Amino acid sequence: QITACLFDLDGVLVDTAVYHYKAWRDLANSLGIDFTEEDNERLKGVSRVRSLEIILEIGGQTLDQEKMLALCEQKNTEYLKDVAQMTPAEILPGVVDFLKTLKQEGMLIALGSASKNAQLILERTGLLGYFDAIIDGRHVINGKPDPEVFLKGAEALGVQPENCVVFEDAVAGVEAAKNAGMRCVGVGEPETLAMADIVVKDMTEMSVARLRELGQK
Ligand code: G16
Ligand code: MG
Repeated sequence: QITACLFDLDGVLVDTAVYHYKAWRDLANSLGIDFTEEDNERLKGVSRVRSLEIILEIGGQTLDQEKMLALCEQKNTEYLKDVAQMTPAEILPGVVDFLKTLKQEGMLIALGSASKNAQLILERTGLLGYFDAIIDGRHVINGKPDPEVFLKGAEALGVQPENCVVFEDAVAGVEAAKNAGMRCVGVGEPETLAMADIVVKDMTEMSVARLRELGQK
């Protein structure tokens, strides 16, 4: 039986990937590295430092720790300029209706995101009030596919992993959910998210009936 829903942020509730991409591309270009939208897929759900490591790998470059932290800081400053302009209009389709329904049904709701800016983004988009617990990049040592972020979410809600459903758009995130022993709804393409129990295009396809069905699986 499902009693709690754990949501990833970027790609599930809002599309911050476009802002991450813009900021990383500019930074990569300033280092003389070409960085395409296809390359950007590899950064989804991945931590900030790991994202930079991937970009440097693409460019065949290495930098010392100090320089890397400075570049991460620089990227985040640019990214936050876009986040500051975000509004509730950027919430992805079906999200608000589904969260409202979950509340009415007495479901517990948590956030499980790699982002250190997650709380700020929830505030900007007016989603913060729906969440009973927030676990994000500030609370987690091991990034997805490690299950830490979702296990901490379940713990914060006082719920067992087998009673949780995770909503994820990233392959690493689906793996993290499965590693946590949770059900997982993939958000995106079935071919990419084959490990998920079911895959939806977006939250307009979700309902309490589908959650119950998932609980029987
Ligand atoms: C998000 C994005 C990732 C980003 C990560 C860290 O994860 O998908 O691309 O690198 O957050 O973000 P920040 O630099 O804000 O700490 P998620 O888990 O919400 O999909
Ligand atoms: Mg995501």
